[in-house]
Amino acid sequence: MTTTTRLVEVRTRILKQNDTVARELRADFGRAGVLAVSLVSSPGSGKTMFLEQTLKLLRQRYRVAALVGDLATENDARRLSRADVPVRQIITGTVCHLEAEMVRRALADWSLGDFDLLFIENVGNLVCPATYDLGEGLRAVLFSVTEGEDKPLKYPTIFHTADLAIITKCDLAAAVEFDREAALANIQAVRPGIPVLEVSAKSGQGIDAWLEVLDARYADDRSTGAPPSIDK
Ligand SMILES: Nc1nc2c(ncn2[C@@H]2O[C@H](COP(=O)(O)OP(=O)(O)OP(=O)(O)O)[C@@H](O)[C@H]2O)c(=O)[nH]1
Ligand SMILES: [Mg+2]
Repeated sequence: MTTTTRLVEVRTRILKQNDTVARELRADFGRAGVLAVSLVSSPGSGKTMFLEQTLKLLRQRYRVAALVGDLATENDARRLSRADVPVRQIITGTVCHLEAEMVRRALADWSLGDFDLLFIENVGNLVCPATYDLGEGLRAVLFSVTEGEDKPLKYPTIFHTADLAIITKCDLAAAVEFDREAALANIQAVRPGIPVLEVSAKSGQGIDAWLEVLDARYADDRSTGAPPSIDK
């Protein structure tokens, strides 16, 4: 067996194991009536700032909690804790994405029944998180105006696995001469029909529309009573 063949086999096995745990997590979320929402993006696209604002606004109406993954530091958990909701940091060490088992371990001593919405901020990376299902019911890919309009074309897989695209830092759009039409066209080219929100955590632009998406999705899951069914 060549080294390449062996690497492919090991990788396939890891992904299969991840899918099994993710399916179990999805069923757990469904049974507990929890909407799990994951945020993926490249490093520094604004996941934590956006999530902090989201948690502060949602906690008035929902029981919310958050997990956040990084290779190192508890910085993001500290920032999210300012929203005064349960937050837990997952340190991945050398691993460039969250895996379903990491999520399960992080949730082990929390009771899912205590929450309505659980947010999972993935490690900042536009490649690795794409292939790891975390059992989430909604996956949002963030993409900031400072990154270049071609990113959806260069990193299509992460857009394929997302349910929603969020263009962030729109307050900076003019300063960086962001070509909005090109960015929207590129997103639609790789993932036709995906809903797109345009937001700024700094100015508050688009946050209401985001909260409406979450409200609608939460209500939808409640009315069907079924576990969220999106398999990545
Ligand atoms: N102007 C502006 N700056 C923002 C906005 N959102 C985030 N930032 C800034 O962008 C930088 C990165 O934001 P973070 O929220 O840490 O980004 P992140 O995606 O969580 O980063 P990682 O977790 O390291 O991948 C910080 O300096 C933020 O203050 C925004 O809407 N507008
Ligand atoms: Mg962050």
